[in-house]
Amino acid sequence: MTTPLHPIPRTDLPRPSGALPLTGSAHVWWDATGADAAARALLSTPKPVLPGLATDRPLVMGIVNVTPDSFSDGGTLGGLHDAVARAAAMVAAGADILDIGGESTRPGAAEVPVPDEIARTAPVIAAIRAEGIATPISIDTRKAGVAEAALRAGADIVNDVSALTWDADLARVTAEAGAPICLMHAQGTPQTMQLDPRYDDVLTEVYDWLAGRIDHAVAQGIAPGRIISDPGIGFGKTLQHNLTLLRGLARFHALGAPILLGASRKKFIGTLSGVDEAARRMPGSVSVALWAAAQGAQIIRVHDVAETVQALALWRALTTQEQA
Ligand code: 7PM
Repeated sequence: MTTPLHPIPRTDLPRPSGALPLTGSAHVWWDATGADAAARALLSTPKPVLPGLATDRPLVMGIVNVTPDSFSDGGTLGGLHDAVARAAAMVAAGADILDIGGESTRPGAAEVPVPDEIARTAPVIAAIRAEGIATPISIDTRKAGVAEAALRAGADIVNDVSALTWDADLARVTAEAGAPICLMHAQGTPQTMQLDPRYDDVLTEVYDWLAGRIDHAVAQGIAPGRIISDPGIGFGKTLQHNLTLLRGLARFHALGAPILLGASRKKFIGTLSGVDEAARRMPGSVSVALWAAAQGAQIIRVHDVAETVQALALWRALTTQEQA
């Protein structure tokens, strides 16, 4: 494949005359001097995720785990109540999207049968809607049956960490619902991915793989404007692979899709900061969220919504060019 366009994302002010917004951002710009019309259109046009969601600032996606190993299981009555309470708290804290997941994709994790995963997730989504919460919901699943039940219960977006490589039927379910889908890169399966991840050129390989998965999704009837891309931090990546992907994150804008980044509380944050306990990795996670924002990522997937929203409020003020 050809070398993709790699805009240099900038937030410094004042902006030069050749500055264009990076994919519609009010905060991140790139110098389009010398770029042709096609490159300008690809890299400057807003990339909407859903009608009603902003395109000029990063969106915060709050993680609502409903796995038994998280502190609540959506499949029990207490767990259902707890999950809805956590979702409501995230919305109050400023979450733009809620990501509901009933299958742990932890390295080495066991597979969850479809009926169990549906029993954990669909009732939580229905209960969130019954509470009158209208915030867009994504369903974090690799499985068509789980996605179908979630979309019927009120979910809006499919978040597939396998990028349509796990369940051949998920593309049909997504296309028929007209739902946006996030295609995430992973090397290997959750069982094996962290054993010995290798790349010759991680940025190019992840980029080309995602380009291929976008082509596949479109061939399966999913509209190009409904696809979100994600480099899959921690999914078959070493510390150095994760850092290379984060440094070069803006390159993924050339895929023409909004970028979702999930780094919250992941292992590499603990490795670099010397913090073993995942629940204590909030400050490092917020730091990476600000980095992703400055690369023009459209969606940032986090556990700590209030902290991330507060940090982004300051980042947004500092990167806004005041009108004369
Ligand atoms: C255990 C280990 C449990 C890892 C959960 C995880 C992403 C995702 C996850 C991501 C998108 C986590 C992961 N990560 N979906 N789902 N992107 N799109 O740390 O990076 O949350 S699960």
